[in-house]
Amino acid sequence: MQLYHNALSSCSQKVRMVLHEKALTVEDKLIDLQKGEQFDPAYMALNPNAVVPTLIDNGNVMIESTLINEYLQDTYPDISLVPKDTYERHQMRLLVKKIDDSLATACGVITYSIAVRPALLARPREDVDAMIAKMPSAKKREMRTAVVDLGVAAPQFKEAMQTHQSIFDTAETMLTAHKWLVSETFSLADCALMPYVVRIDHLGQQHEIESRPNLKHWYEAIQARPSFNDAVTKWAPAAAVTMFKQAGEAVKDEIAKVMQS
Ligand SMILES: N[C@@H](CCC(=O)N[C@@H](CS)C(=O)NCC(=O)O)C(=O)O
Repeated sequence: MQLYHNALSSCSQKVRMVLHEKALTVEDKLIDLQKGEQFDPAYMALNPNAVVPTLIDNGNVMIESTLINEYLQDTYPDISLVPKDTYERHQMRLLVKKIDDSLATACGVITYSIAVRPALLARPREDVDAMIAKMPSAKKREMRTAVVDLGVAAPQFKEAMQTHQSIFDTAETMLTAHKWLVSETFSLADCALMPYVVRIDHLGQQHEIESRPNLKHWYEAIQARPSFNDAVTKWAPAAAVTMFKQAGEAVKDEIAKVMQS
């Protein structure tokens, strides 16, 4: 198997966690998103959306992190990451769908507004605009331009933070009943939420985790799994995490103002 992925990308973390939970190994094909390697025509022939991750297994090309994880579960079921109970499976898929429908985009908004924007502002604006123009989705181009222009003051930022808060509240409630999100069994839903909690942590917004005791406990438990290292820690250079946290600290007051407005 070959996995096209990026060290810090949330969708890549989610697939790497499933691969390592299932003790599967892949050949790593790293895509530098800041250099725009996702727009390379050879890569876009594999993934026309110009995003990571992309998995190739037995010559078959697969995109969309959730569908890749479902494929890995179906194809390599020995170490299972789905509950046996079919209602719990429904609950798992419902949460994963909610995350895909809203949290994934929201995470991009807060990451770019807080941490990536300073680096983009240091580059010639025409280079940044040229990279944005290559994004296939008009909605994403609009969002990216707004966060480069306005940072956390972009109208999309507040909504993106509220999306995180809403799904974290859902997780907090789900975790009152069992150790993992949908049951006592670790599942694809836990792998799907993990990167977004990590990102909130890395962006210095830990109060969103610490104010929810069940989520905090869950986050500690997921970090203790060996797959967390393979999915997140070993790919996240300490310098990058420090830079993310410092960027979060730098706009802390501005975020508080925006969220109260
Ligand atoms: N729905 C896709 C979303 C993938 C996605 O947005 N990936 C981000 C990184 S987490 C990306 O490659 N962004 C590139 C860009 O924004 O130019 C999936 O789940 O695979």
